[in-house]
Amino acid sequence: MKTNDFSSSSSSSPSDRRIGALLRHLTAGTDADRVSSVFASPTSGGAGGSVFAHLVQAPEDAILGVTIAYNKDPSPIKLNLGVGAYRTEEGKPLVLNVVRKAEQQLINDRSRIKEYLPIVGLVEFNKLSAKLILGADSPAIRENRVTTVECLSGTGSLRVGGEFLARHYHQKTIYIPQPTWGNHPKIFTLAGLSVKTYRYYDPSTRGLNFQGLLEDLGAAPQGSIVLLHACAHNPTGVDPTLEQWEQIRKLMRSKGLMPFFDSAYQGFASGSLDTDAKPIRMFVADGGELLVAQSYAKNMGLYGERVGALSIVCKAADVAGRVESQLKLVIRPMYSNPPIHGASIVAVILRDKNLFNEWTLELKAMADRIISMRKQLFEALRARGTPGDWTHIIKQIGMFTFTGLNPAQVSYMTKEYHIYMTSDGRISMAGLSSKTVPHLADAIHAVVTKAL
Ligand code: PLA
Repeated sequence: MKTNDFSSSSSSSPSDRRIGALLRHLTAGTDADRVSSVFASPTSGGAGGSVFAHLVQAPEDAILGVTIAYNKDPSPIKLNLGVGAYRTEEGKPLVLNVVRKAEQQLINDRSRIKEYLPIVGLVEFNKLSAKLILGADSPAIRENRVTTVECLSGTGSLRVGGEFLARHYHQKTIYIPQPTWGNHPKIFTLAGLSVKTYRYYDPSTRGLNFQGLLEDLGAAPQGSIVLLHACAHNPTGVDPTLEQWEQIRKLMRSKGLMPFFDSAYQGFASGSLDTDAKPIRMFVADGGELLVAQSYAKNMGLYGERVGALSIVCKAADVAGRVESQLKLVIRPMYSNPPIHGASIVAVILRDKNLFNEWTLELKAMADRIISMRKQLFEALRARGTPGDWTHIIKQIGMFTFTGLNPAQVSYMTKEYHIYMTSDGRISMAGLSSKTVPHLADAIHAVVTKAL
């Protein structure tokens, strides 16, 4: 009988690679013999003990774990700048007015039912989502070369896209920027791809390492997949200029590299939905193929509704049709079909001109408030004479500032000032308000003058 070597990835199938990755994941830091004995005798708990007794306590998630620690802190001055979740000036979560109106419409419509959606989700939502990201006049949409499936927010869209590529694309390596959102490497590894990085951020300039990026993508094997943040790069807040995007596009197309855009912040970076989608539209305009994962968590404030979409732009309509048929085979055994409520809210807003316009105003107000927080924090540090160059706070874009604070400084700020953020020094500007800026500025000033 053939025994599978799950550790070799070059010749194995996607499912072998996935199981191999899972196995490595499960056995990391544990005794492999103990794990195999559990597999050999799955119900033996020994002397009434649990069959799970061997489990080690897993660490909390690097981002979501920050909220758990924050919730446990009884201090009245505590401040959560960890997860990227928008807060009002009063520090409260925000449900957009248009979302409330759309939900009211849905409730009032007695003809609405709760049947399963198709595997691909709400079809009208899918069409409207493609238009939103690619542009209403996109030639790819006109020529029916785009297939869009509703997925579980941005994360689910990345996961489905990753698994589709692992099954059907000839190259199994995806290049992700260094650094990137912490969930990217896990999502793609478990989807069955192997993950490599390309240089992106230069800590010395707190800007883009454009030369390093071009060198690394230039050296990537022909056809490799490349994960690109469409805008508001997380965690750095550093985006390429449109001229740089054009160079990236040329290089990638010349080497047949497959773009996989992660669009988690459309409208949140500049305040304009069209401006933030420009890099993607540049790649679509050249007629080439690409994937894009969209999230409505941030731009519509639908975090917990888990609503997003995966679009695959193909070269021909018949190919797009076959791609969709295969996406269904990825989705069906994963979660069968997606939820109905969030996608219905989005569809109501995107289809109605008035609601759509109202949404763009609310979105712009959120983006503007974040930009104003950048200015206020920068001014507050200047007023305190805090040593160092803090101009990156106003230069960076989107939800986050990559402060440059080190893990020891972060932990000092948490301990002494009850300010919570990820250990890489990322702060969510959307979690700040005019009232809390002085507290944060005091903490930063104290920590950088302490030489930790
Ligand atoms: N892609 C990027 C680049 C992200 O930053 C996030 C969310 C997602 C995808 C996924 O979002 P979704 O599944 O909710 O649509 N990043 C957050 C939250 C805002 C998180 O880590 O889950 C963050 O704080 O980084």
